[in-house]
Amino acid sequence: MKIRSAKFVKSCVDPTAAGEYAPQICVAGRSNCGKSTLLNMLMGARLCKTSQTPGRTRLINVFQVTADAPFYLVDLPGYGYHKAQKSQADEWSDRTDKYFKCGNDIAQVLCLMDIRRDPSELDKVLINYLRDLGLPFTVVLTKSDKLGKAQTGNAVLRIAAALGLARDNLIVTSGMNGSGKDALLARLESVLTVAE
Ligand SMILES: Nc1nc2c(ncn2[C@@H]2O[C@H](COP(=O)(O)OP(=O)(O)OP(=O)(O)O)[C@@H](O)[C@H]2O)c(=O)[nH]1
Ligand SMILES: [Mg+2]
Repeated sequence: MKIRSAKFVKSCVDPTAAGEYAPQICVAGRSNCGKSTLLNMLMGARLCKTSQTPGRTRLINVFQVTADAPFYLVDLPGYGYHKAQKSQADEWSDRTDKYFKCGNDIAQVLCLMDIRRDPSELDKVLINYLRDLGLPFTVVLTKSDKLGKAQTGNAVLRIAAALGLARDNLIVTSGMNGSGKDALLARLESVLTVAE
């Protein structure tokens, strides 16, 4: 599948405000793991703001994608950064939990994780949460340009084992050099076609 064009639609504070857009492919992951960068790589345009400061994306940002199978990409706020009085998991769930439960037509959740790090407790919370809700997901490992080939292979196996997932549930990508883009688009095409 090729993405022909993409454009920003809107930023939502209220997760229920995204309901009219269908189907949606959303990206979730801890702050700074590369969500916005990956979306820009997929869309072939710098539509998402990226930043070295974690917690940059605070709203739910919706992008309309024109492709053989048209869909919407949704950039969710990152978790694991805001540490007020509440627990981190509670902080994340405030907006995102509502997003997942309010009836949005979600064809796939892309769970992004930095390939250099072991999955955090919150990464595991997310995976179990999606399993419980029965939402389809794929783990997308980011920043693979930071590792060599052998290190990449080891990291994929380690992360898959830590999450209790089969190797083919993980896709290795880099928003910097574009690797993994074709594999990810092929995955999206298959889930969008099944969803029709
Ligand atoms: N080397 C490398 N750096 C990356 C890659 N993806 C993201 N980064 C860097 O990681 C930092 C965070 O990237 P973002 O895309 O803003 O991360 P995010 O997950 O959207 O962060 P929040 O919106 O804060 O949750 C930036 O400095 C990016 O340049 C990648 O594939 N390779
Ligand atoms: Mg972001």
